[in-house]
Amino acid sequence: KIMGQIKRGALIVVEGLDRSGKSTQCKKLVQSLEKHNVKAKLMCFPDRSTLTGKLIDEYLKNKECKLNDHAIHLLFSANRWENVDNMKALLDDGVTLILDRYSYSGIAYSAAKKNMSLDWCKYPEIGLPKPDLVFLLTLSNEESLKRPGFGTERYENVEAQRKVAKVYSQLCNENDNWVVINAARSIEEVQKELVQKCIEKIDEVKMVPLGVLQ
Ligand code: ADP
Ligand code: 2DT
Ligand code: MG
Repeated sequence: KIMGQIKRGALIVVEGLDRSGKSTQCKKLVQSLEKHNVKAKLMCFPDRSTLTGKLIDEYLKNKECKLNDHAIHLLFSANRWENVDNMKALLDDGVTLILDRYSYSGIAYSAAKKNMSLDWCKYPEIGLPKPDLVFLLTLSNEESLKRPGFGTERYENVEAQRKVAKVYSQLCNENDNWVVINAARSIEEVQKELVQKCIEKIDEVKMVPLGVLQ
């Protein structure tokens, strides 16, 4: 505490294709940060526990579910908006949030579809808390195939993943707070790099106001 002002937590996002190791790294990251005496909390998007989350879960699991591409896009966004007050309160309280996917998944997975404009996909995200740091975990197709196989959810196929990867790299080039992480290493090696970069960022932004997505 400085002059009664609590240092805020950092908003840190982990993005990447299926099987790039996001969920594994996010869980470990919260534990690693706590060992460094940093208050940290894991949040996953979509958050399947809320009302919109239940609809999203059904859409992902059931390929017979014929929801319009724009409608499901807005539901994914609403699922983030539902969590905004909670996220802000935690950040204000000095808790660093580790997000397993965020707006960029929303944009990349929708814009990868036919007749979905990248700009249109970005609009519903405007005004959400802006991440201080985004890790993009990257893995070659070859490396990805060595990992336990795709599940049966929507988007879990090579063709969809290839298109999503293209949008991710475009988003990465447009933003300055993205860091590309070589995910084709051991879990421990990747984790070490993430922890180090998080610690630096947490210190860098602790007195800087949280931004909003534009
Ligand atoms: P994501 O959340 O990005 O889909 P996961 O963290 O669920 O990825 O990891 C996908 C699979 O790959 C899991 O079986 C996990 O144990 C394994 N895995 C994760 N990271 C690595 C790694 N660095 N090397 C080898 N296997 C990994
Ligand atoms: P996992 O729960 O395994 O990460 O898969 N998705 C996610 C979207 O299409 N839009 C979004 O806004 C978000 C957050 C990516 C979730 C699947 O949902 C997709 C894979
Ligand atoms: Mg995951």
